[in-house]
Parts: sequence; structure tokens; C-alpha cells
Amino acid sequence: MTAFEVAPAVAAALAEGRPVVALESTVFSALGLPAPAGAEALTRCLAAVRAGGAEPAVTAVLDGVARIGLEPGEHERILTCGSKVAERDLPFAVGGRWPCGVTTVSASLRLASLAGIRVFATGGIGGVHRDAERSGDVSADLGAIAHHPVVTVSAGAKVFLDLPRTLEHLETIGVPVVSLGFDEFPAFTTRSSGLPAPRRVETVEEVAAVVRAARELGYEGGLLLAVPVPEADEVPRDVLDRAIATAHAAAAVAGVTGPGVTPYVLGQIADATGGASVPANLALAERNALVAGQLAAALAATS
Ligand code: PSU
Ligand code: MN
Repeated sequence: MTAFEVAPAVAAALAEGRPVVALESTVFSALGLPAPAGAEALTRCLAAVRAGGAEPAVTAVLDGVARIGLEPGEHERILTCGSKVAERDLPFAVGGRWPCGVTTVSASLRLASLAGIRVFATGGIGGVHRDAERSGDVSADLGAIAHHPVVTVSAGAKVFLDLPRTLEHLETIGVPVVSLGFDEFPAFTTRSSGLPAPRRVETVEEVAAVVRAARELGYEGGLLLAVPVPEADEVPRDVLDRAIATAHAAAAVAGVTGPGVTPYVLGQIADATGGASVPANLALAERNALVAGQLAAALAATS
């Protein structure tokens, strides 16, 4: 029994030194986006990675095997999968031969790293929750970004989190954070967080130079590349703030905790914005996939 499998197209690209981008699968499932938006997000992200010049590799667990790269006929299985797999859940999903598991950022980073993939794209990373003093809820995404030698491309951290503390946490654990062509650390479905980006670069080639320098300096962990949602697709800040308040109140009443919080709050925000957060989430995921493809291509061209 093998614990993990790299898809033939992905293995061939890696063997030939061609660029590859890993994609997580939780965002495409109903835990990330309401159907049919997940299917559309997957199609658009796959096309965007290719438009950027790289081979996409969606990660998931299917029939007890951790997969890096799926066949098109398998996509439906992740869209309809309801089991969220973070990094610490991977041994259970594989050891327990789960029929399906959709991987979060943390699990996807482990699988990307295992396969030798150096660039990964998601929507918005998890982070420090607003009630973290009480709940202690800090996403395992942060530690995984620090630990695995993979660049994560995201639209910042999800807007309903405590973004100042998320940035502080990233600093504490030593993750280099850089925004692309933007002065701020972006806020997922809206551009502005009001928080200055720790670093700003203007081009993907500059990011590639930073990544190469990190490797030459012996950095063993990752880097976070923040890309703001396209202007035309962002949700206005005041609309989001009201929706977040409603969503958090609903989560408290429902008593949701642990890994259930993020899917629940995302769903409540989609409802409370009258669905406006969904096209924004699609657009930012697509933009991140495109930038990740371009970054992987820039890294492959110079290594
Ligand atoms: N980005 C999105 N939608 C999502 C997620 C990211 O645009 O649903 C998922 C990712 O899989 C991320 C997870 O790892 O949310 C964070 O969950 P938690 O807060 O429980 O760590
Ligand atoms: Mn959590």
C-alpha cells in the first residue's frame, strides 16, 4: 500500500524541471464554496495555473491515498467530499483508508513538499481567530507555512480573522511575508486591511529572486506571497464588516468550534452578503493561481 501518489502529468513535469503549482481542495468543496461555485473555482484555477505557465496539482485524499494531482474524472469526488483534512489529519485519512478527504492549506503544503513542488496557491490562509484569547483557535496553516519549503500564494488571511494578530504570529514564527504591487497585507475578499505589508515587491521575478535567496541562505521553511483580490471583484469593507458580525454571532449561537468554525463562518458570510462574497472568493483564488503559475515558471527558468 502506498501512502501517497503523484499523478503522471505532475511527476513528468517535475522530472523535466517544468513548473508545477499545488492547489488545495477544501476551498473547492462545499466546506469552502457553495455548489456550484466550487466546480467553477476549480475549473478557473486549473486554467489560471496553466495560463501562468505551470502544471496544476490538486491535492486530496482518495481511497486512503494522499494524492498530488488528480485526473479530471476524479474532480467530482472532491467537490462533494465533506471530510476536511488538515496536516495532522493526514495519517488518519491514509491509515484509516478514508474514501475521500479534502486537504486544507496545512495538509496541502506537506503533500506539495513531499512531491518536491515549491509553489502552492489557495484563496485566503487561515490564521489567528478573533476570539483566540478565549478559544485558543490559531490555524495550523501558519505553522505549516513556516515549516515547509513552499511558497504560499494567497489573498492574505481570511477577513473574519484577527488580521493584526495573524501578521504578528507570522512574524514570530519567522515567515517572510510580501505583498505583490500593494502597500497593505490584503484582507481576502476586500483589498484593504489597513495593515501595512511587511514587504512589497512589484513583479513575480522579484519574488523569485527572494525565494532563491532564501534557499541559498539555508531557509528551510516557506514564504507567504499576498496578492489582493482584483479591484472589480472586491466586496466593500462595510458590507463585509456587517456580515462578519452576523456570522460570528450565528457561530456562537450554533456552538460551532474547532475545524467547523471556518466553513461555518464562510457560509454565513456568503448568506449575509447576499452571495457577494462568493464571486470575490472565486476571483481571488483565480488570481492567486495565475500568479502562482507565473512564479513557478520564473523559478523554473532560473534554477
Ligand atoms: N481559502 C478559501 N476558502 C477556504 C480555505 C481557504 O478561499 O475554504 C480553507 C483552507 O483549506 C484553509 C482552511 O486551510 O480554510 C483554514 O481552516 P482553519 O481555519 O480551520 O484552519
Ligand atoms: Mn481552527
